[in-house]
Amino acid sequence: MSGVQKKVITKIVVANRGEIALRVMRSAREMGIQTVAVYSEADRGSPHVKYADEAVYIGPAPSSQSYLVFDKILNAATSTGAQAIHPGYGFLSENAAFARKVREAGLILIGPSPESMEIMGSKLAAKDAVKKYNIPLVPGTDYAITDIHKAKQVAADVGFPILIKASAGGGGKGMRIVNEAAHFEEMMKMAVNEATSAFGDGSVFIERYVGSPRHIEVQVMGDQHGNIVHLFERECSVQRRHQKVIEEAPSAVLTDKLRDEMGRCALQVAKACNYVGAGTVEFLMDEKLNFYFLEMNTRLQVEHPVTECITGIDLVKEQIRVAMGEKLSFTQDDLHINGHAVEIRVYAEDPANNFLPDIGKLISYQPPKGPGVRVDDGFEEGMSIPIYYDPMIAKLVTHGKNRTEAIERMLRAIDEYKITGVATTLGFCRFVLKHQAFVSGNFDTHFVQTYFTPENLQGEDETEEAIAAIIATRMLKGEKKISEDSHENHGDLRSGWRANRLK
Ligand code: MV4
Repeated sequence: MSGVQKKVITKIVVANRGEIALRVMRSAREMGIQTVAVYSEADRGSPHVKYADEAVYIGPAPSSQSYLVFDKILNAATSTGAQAIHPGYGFLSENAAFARKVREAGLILIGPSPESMEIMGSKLAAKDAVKKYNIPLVPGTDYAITDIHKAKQVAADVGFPILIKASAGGGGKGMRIVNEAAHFEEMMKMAVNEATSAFGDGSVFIERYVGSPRHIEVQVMGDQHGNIVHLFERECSVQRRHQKVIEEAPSAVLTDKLRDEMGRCALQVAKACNYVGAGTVEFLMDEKLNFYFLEMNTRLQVEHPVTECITGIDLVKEQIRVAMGEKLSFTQDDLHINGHAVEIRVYAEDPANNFLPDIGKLISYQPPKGPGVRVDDGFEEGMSIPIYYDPMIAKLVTHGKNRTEAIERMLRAIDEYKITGVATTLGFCRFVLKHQAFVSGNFDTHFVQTYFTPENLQGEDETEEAIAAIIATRMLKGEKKISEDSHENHGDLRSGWRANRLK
């Protein structure tokens, strides 16, 4: 393949917000490429807007009226003379219709083709595409089931418990575990209804239910010249309600042999849809270390930094190079795993209160620093966390010579992280990182459900500690005695987030 057209990119629109918009702009800047931010009403004055060389206002706060509107993003590119659009993750990043519009407008989408997105956006189309390769799949159907009687027969052949899954699904929507034949019909109806209302596509299929799976995914990267490499795996089993909590690379359970096999499978999956750019091939792994291909994510993922840490590759720079028609700057043989990296997602959520989003103002905000620490955030002290978007404050990533050092660094970094004004998942992550099951590496996707209760967080409330310290100081200084109105003082010191939330 020698006829690849080289295209010049001197300016990129970053069609996203928060930490990922900043992360993309930083790599663009290092490459001497100009950046254009887009921002909604809620994001005036956000760090990604200040960082960019130019910024274009795209409408009201709800993403359906701003970050998700094709024409507003396309106009941001044409009106500023940008040649390319980087979608980040979420929003329009896996939208094949948008990718097609970008192409039709003569612009470059920094990502795979609309055709690749379409195939991998449908789990059944994905299974179909990988058929010609020898990729392990969970036993089940590779076609949409419509006839209940036939489906019951298939379920009996596969063996209970089975899982009904939506072809268009994501985040567990349209998924139902069925333990016995008697429940099948009802569960299937529920799955079809849920899939129809969530995705406008009620196609469902059957798989054997893997009871205690690990979620392991492989990062791949392809160019337009036919080169494709994998950048090893990420272990993402610690999650709650399909939301990843902690990710690490490499996985503590893979042998070199398994890693190699999974890597080769991942490359075949990518080849099956002519993949170009950065993508992730998701696998389930059972207790016996059998692995099965589940789906492919056709975007740069939230947890990409752990892969960057252990490989030394800047994935965003490679995405941009590939979009310009350049070759990947490295080969498979150049890649080696250097040490170990862990990422935690710091959310403005209250782990003591069923992880309810705790939006509010970041009264104080001091991220950790020092050796082996990377913070990808999109907030500054004094900023409010908008209610309209995902309440992730930051990704905290540590890198060490081995897993133990990466975890020790993470615990140190969590202690240094000072956030007041909103509840965060920092203390919850500390609990996970100190847990014997996590430390041993012997855990699966049921970790949080199995081990976590809010009582585990007691004595970890930094706000409480801070209040105690302030009171103690006042008493030592011989200030006015703290009396009946001390409750109100507490209220002030706590910035009222608890009270506000209960309103
Ligand atoms: C499964 C499974 C068990 N058996 N498939 C959940 C979302 C989607 N990406 C795939 N998911 C699962 N598919 C079979 N045949 C268990 C899950 C699953 C899961 C997978 C990865 C990470 C977290 C999870 C949490 C619950 C269920």
